Amino acid sequence: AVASMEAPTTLRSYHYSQLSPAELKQVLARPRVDFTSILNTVAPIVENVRATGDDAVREYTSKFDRVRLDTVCVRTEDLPDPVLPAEVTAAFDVAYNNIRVFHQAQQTGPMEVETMPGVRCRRVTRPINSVGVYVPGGTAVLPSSALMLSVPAALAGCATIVLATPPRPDGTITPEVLYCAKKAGVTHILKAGGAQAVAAMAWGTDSCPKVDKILGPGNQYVTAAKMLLQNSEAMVSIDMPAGPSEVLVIADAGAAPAHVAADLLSQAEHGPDSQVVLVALPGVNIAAVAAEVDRQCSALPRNDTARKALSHSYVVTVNSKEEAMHFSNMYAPEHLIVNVEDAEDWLPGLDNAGSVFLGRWTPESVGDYASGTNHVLPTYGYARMYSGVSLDSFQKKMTVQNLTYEGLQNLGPSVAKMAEVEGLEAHRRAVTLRLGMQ
Ligand code: HSO
Ligand code: ZN
Repeated sequence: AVASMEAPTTLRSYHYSQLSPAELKQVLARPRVDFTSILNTVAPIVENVRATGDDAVREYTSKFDRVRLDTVCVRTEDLPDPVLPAEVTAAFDVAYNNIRVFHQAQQTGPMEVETMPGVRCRRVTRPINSVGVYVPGGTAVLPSSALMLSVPAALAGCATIVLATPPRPDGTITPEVLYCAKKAGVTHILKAGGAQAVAAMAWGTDSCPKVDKILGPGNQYVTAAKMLLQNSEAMVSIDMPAGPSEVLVIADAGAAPAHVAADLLSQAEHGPDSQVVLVALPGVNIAAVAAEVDRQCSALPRNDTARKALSHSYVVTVNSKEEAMHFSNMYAPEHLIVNVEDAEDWLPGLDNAGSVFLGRWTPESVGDYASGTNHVLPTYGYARMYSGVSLDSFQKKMTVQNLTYEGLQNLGPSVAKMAEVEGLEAHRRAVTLRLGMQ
């Protein structure tokens, strides 16, 4: 009875060809996130963890998570194996295998070029020694994120992998997260969440190793802490800027309204600030999609969350494939579902998206969990210039050169001349001395 009193969710709609440039810009913009007040909350937390380490983490964990911690960070091997139903471990094992296979295939051999006779240049890959991965708790615990982050970290060869996640009320961590962490080869578990967890990994504490890079999704406090720390003396980098989760669905007349609605809702249920966008090609029955969204949404346990997300989501109707691709490329969604007949033919025209789901049988859920691709992806339009998490995220590349005497004879005169132009005499002499030049 209560549900029937709610106004049915009507998706706002726009016609692409009728939007002025200014309106288009507004439609493409994400809901604004104001970080100033969040940064002001997070800065003292980051400083206190720097000053008093584990004690500060304990204090914040008791304050924010209402948990009294004994040891803050533990070695994974010291934790007992979690007991889980066989169907659960079997499902996570399928995901683990596919994620491993897809990320293992991203391994590239060393690259080598002889740029001139005797001048050998190489690029070799090395793991980032110590990494921290953040697995959110909160309204939904996401053990799938533990796999998405720790599997590539282990494959990359990172020696230390710290997994941070907020503890449950009894001080333990979610068994599914622990299962994934153990399976992937995480070395340490930090039983903390929020800015205090990020700070502990960035500075290092008595129990928590200092990490070189912090990756993984999180709420606004986690994001703010990552942003602050990457610009601090902590000497730590981060994966990417983060915003609320998003999906853009491109549908043609043959797309089942129930499927389109289900895909939109799967992203909407993530959080009240999630954004979902439908780009409708000619012939799409938008009223049928909206009715399905409304009907399916009412039946969801996270109905309220999804409805809040839907309140700032919309439909854009387009006249052609070109218009659809153009809009999608400008929006640069985190997830792009292309639910059209000839989906493969669309790929060459798609430039900006974190992860693309082609065809009728490819819901975003498969990539969120188990197809093998990573679900830690750029949001907020950052898909224009950032990639999602991959094997590369846990490695860096080192260049190498080795010249023979002949190589230096070939190259040296050019280097000496350039050094002379720049007025850097010591540079010039490092070459000319070796070659017996003037
Ligand atoms: N869609 C989320 C990932 C996720 N979905 C985890 C379910 N569990 C952000 O890409
Ligand atoms: Zn998801």
